[in-house]
Amino acid sequence: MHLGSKDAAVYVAGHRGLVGSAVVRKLEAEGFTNLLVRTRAELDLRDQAAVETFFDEHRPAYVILAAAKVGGILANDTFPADFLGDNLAIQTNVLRAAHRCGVRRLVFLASSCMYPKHAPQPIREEHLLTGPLEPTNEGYAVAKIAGVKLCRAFRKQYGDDFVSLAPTNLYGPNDSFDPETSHVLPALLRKFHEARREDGPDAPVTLWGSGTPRREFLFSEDLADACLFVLRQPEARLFEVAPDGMLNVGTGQDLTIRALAEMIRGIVGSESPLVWDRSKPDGAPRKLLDVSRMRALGWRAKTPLPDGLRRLYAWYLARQEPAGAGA
Ligand code: GFB
Repeated sequence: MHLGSKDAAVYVAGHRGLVGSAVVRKLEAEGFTNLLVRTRAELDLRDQAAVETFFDEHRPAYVILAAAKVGGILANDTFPADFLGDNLAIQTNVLRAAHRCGVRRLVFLASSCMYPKHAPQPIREEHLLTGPLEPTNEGYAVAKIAGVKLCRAFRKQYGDDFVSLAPTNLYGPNDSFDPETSHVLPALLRKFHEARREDGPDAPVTLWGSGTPRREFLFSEDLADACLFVLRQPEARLFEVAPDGMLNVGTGQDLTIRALAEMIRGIVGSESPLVWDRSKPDGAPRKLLDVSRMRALGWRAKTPLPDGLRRLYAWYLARQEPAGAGA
């Protein structure tokens, strides 16, 4: 059943992360007063008994499952057991507990990486499981596919109102900026910023792969808006548009990694030449999502990439030590 009253108990799993923090900001801005959040130290979602106890005690009416083990292409390729194992445990525990305590609607955050490496572009929800996955993130992808399938199984077997959103590549505040394990957009923002600050405006910046893959980028606040939009949809309308309970969320536009790097370089005010380290993987050649279903419901992304990049860079700068402060 769709979200109505502002005092409904809404549990945001993963509230400190890129998606979860945007969802909490959005819910608070819209006047929701009964938000449930727990840090990983307070509630390890991989611990089934702890999750069951939490749900039994607090009985949330709505759940946004944005907690996951996440990372960029290198992290996924290096730690597949963590990406597959942790995410299977987290989502299975939360979905089972949500069913047990009669959650009215659960929104599960899947990912565009679960689609086949060479899926037709733009990728429709029906393309799931129609071809081999991109090897670098197969662990994460299989976990997310299992989560989507488990949501669908709970609906089929018990009629649970569990919906899956498949967002494209995301960016925004509270993302990881770790140069090795983060996603491409925050990694490039940090690389151009640090090269300019530490080595001068024309110091070269090394990027991974060939720069030819294409990616679509959605600002995290737009995804948070989509989550709330979906929470508010009448059940009949939601499952009329998405019979399989799955909805892609994206902007409908993509660009090459090279074009992204040049856009970020301009926003940072850098003149760094680009150096491409082809020993690093390119990953999927393209992951543009078909967003017809969300559009049919009346939702569109609002934040153009240059605007989102400028907002993210301002957020990043506000959290940097002044140059030389560590001296
Ligand atoms: O965002 P990203 O790490 O992951 O990489 P995916 C996107 C593209 O950016 C790849 C290139 O072609 C990288 O080679 N790239 C260039 C870089 N320079 C860099 C850099 O400094 N750092 C990074 N990280 N990439 C992820 C999945 O795939 O998509 C996750 O691994 C998740 O599981 C996420 O699904 C949405 O976009 O290739």
